[in-house]
Formats: sequence, C-alpha cells, structure tokens
Amino acid sequence: MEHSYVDSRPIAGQKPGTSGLRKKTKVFMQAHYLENYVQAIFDAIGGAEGKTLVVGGDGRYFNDRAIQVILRMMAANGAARAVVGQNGILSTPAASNLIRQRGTDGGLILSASHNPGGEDEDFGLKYNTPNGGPAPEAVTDRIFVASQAMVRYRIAETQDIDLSAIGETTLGDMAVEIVDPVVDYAALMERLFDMDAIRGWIADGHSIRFDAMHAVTGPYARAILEGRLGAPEGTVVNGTPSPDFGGGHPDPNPTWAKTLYDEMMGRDAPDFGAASDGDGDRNMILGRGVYVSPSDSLAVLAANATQAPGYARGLAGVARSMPTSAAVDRVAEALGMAAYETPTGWKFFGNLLDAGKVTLCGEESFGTGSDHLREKDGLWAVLLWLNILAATGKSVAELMADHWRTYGRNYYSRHDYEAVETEAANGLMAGLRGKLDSLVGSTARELVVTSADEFAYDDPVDGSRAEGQGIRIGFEGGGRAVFRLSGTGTEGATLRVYLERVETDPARLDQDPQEALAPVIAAADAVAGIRELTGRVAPDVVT
Ligand code: G16
Repeated sequence: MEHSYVDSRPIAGQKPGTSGLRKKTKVFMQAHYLENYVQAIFDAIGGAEGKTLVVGGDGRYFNDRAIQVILRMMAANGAARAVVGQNGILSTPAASNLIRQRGTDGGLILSASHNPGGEDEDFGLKYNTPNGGPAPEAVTDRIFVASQAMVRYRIAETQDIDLSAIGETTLGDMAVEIVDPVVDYAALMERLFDMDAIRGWIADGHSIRFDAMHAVTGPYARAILEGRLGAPEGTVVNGTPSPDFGGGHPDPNPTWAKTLYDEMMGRDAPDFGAASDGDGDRNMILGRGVYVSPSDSLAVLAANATQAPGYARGLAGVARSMPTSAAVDRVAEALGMAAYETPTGWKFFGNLLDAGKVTLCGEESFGTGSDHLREKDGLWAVLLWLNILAATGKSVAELMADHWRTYGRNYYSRHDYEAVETEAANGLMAGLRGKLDSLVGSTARELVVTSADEFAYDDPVDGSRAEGQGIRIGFEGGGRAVFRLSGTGTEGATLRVYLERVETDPARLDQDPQEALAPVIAAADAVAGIRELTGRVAPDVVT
C-alpha cells in the first residue's frame, strides 16, 4: 500500500478547548485541517506506530468522511489496530468503555457533543487517553504545540474502507476491527444495575419517555430501555440518529428539549422523563411536573447510589466542577465522604477516579458519571435514576422533596449569553479580574460581597495546576455567582453566569429558582456590568 508524506504547514487555532477541538464543520473540511490535527495528536502521543486506537463518533455530518481520513492516517503512521464502531458510530461513553475494556492506547472520538451538526454547524475531534478519559491539559498542550510545528503528515493512498459489516478487515498492515457499538456498553450497564427491579417497575405500569434528540443514544436507549427492560415501543422518541440531529440542537436542557419538558410538565406526563445529547454523555432528568437540575441530580444520585448493585459497597468520595452547586457537598458531609471541587471539564475527574478517591462525579452542564468509565454517561444516569425509583418506590417529586428536607436546597441556575462579541466578553472578564480585591465589602444592589477570587486547581494526584478557571463572587447570606467563558463554543464567546443560593428553611423549599435567586441575579449583573458591556438585556439560555 502506498503511503504518502503530504507537505503541510501549521494552521492557527488548533488548540483543544474544554473537550477536544471544536470548530465549524467547514473549517474542519478545509484542505489539510483535519489531517494536520490528527497528525498533531499522533506526534503528541509519541507516534501511532504499533498502537491500537478506538475510533468512532456521534454520526454528525462529516463523521463518515473524517473517519476514513483518520483510518488512512493511522495505517500510514504504522498503527497496529483500529477498533471502530459499525458505520463509524460510537457514543462517547461507549468509546470510553471500549478503550478500557480492550486496554487500548486510547481513542479518537469524532463529536462536537451538544453543538448542532451539519455542513454549516459544528464538528469536533478529541483524543482520549488509555484510561478512557479525555486527554488532560498536559497532553492537549502537546497536541497544540505539535500542530503549530506541522510540516507534513502521513496518509495511506487507498480506497474508503467499508465500515458496515461487523468483523475484521485490514487496511495495509493495520487490522481494522468493526464492532457493534451497543453490545459491550449494554453488558456493562447490566452489571451495574438491578435490571430485574427496573423491569418490574416498568411492568407495574410506570411509564418512561426518553428523548434521544435524533442523536447517537437512540440505538443504545432502544436496545436497553425497550429491548432489555421491556419498556413499550415508542418509549424512546427521536431515536434514529441523523447527521444534522433532525435540524435541532442536541442539548438536553429545558430550552432545547422543550417538547419533552412540556410533556413532563403536563397532566398526563409519564412517571419519568430523560434526554441525552449529540454524543450520549449528557443527560436531563425530569419527573411528572418536576425538573431536576443537574446539580441536584448529582446530589440525589450520591445520596441513593447504594440502591444499585454496582455501588452497594458505598462511595469512596464525590467530585463536582467548581460552578456546579454545592448540593452534593452537603450529601458528602452528611455521609462522611470526601468531596472534591475541580475546574470545568471531565478531564479533571480522571486522576481522582484513577486514584480511587471518588466514585461519582458530575457537572452543572448536564453531565454525571462514575468510575465505571472516564467520561460522563447519559444513559448510565438514567438507569441509576430508574434503579433508585424502582428500589425506593418513590416518585421523582417525592425523592426531591425528601432530599431537600434532609439536606436543604441549593437553588441554582445558569444563565448563558451566547455568541457575544469576543472582545466584549474578554473585557467583561478582565474587568472583573481587575477589581477582585476591591469588591470584597462593597454592596452589589442589595447584597454585600463577602469573597471574590479566580478559581485555580491543584490536582491532588499529580500536582498539576490549572489557573484562570472562573471568577467566583460570594455574597452575604451564602449566595454565589460564578463567571466563565465557555470552552466549547465555536462562534464568538459564550458567557456563562452560574447562580446559587442555599435554603434550609423547610417552609421555603418550593420556590421557583429564578425567584429564589432574584437578589443574586441582580447582584451578579451589577458586579459584572453584563448589560452595559455585552448589550444583552437577557440571557439566551436559562437552565
Ligand atoms: C464539555 C465537557 C464538560 C464541560 C462542558 C461545558 O461537555 O466535557 O466537562 O462541563 O463541556 O463546557 P463549557 O462550559 O466550557 O462550554 P460536552 O458534553 O460538550 O463534551
């Protein structure tokens, strides 16, 4: 087989963000763009020679063509084996599972997650390390450096390879193993959960609605919920993946999964509702008439995880990203567990999970997971919730009410201002950074500022330090506002404002979060000058 060296040159901006490199699809489709980045990944991990890598993606537009390029580059760079999802499809959690189960040298995941797909939308690619998790910053920094030193890449000159038939084939000297994307993942779920109890709960007449948002989780949810657990056909909606996610935005939150949200708030709502995102790692949980915020979901799962066989021995500890509410910390304190606070990005949980310091972790951005993988896992969260509902016999609303009575309620909301002019967003953050010291003791609308800093994280396992991870403002009475710029957007800047306030008065646990948080919202705007500096009067997305 012919291998070619193709002359190239560094392409600006190939810097991985919160989770891999995400750009407009057309940017990825430019000559040499994908190739440079893939070669940079290989160069950063000591070459692909002799390595086995898992390769798969969420099936978005350009997935099929990009995967062919990646396989040809692996072959030309001397890789020994590619383990590929049938038709190039693997959910992010399934890819993480395969990397771990096969003990591979890592994997390449083609996804821009919850970002829309299509020729005019977004594409992404990330490298996961042999532990199955997203590459840590030391590795992504090396990838960026390699991309900026690129002079040529290697690619095999061959025809496309047929990825439709399960089995083994070759590409030059490289073995290509095409696997069923669902089977190994479903088997893992069966080991963790009391499937009989969930099956019984469904057979008793409890109903579920799962919205796969035209994305990759459809086949997984159908196989597990409708197949193995016996939920009626039609339980999974929007279950056929499409390259542009049905023209939608595959982000499971009340804004983008509005149809499901509205159904769950209606009179004839099912007992349990959930949605997952483009690549299957995020989840949104709902009960009849109740929306469970991701931060609360993490806390409820931590408090009740021992109901599931996979966690019956108890949890070693829990971790959450800094902007996630402290609801899970209250559970950890009550149960005598360690609680860790990390920067945004699942990659920061990897060391804690590998070291056995935590069993469960989660983020406000609709991600929850455990030590079963090194990625967040949407369907896993759904199954753990179902296991808890089946084991306790309580409804989602009852579980939430009990939880808040026991631990107090961390009212929480995130306000996103999308596609803000980059300069304005950077200016707002720089302005805040510049006045951190003078803020303490000042009054913002009705609230006195009691603390103000920029979050930095010292990894307790490898000692690495991550700085500039979000600005935290604490207010009198326990309120908090956090300001961060998204690391996953592809257009301008997205300003995220995370708002929180804890309430322990049993008579005040039933408020609308926006109302309960109104003083913190007003104070946050006053401190940061959001309206003046961005020209925006209201957030684009409220979760
Ligand atoms: C990615 C990361 C998450 C992170 C989220 C939000 O999620 O994997 O760990 O919390 O981005 O990041 P940001 O606030 O920077 O946009 P996903 O689901 O997009 O892979």
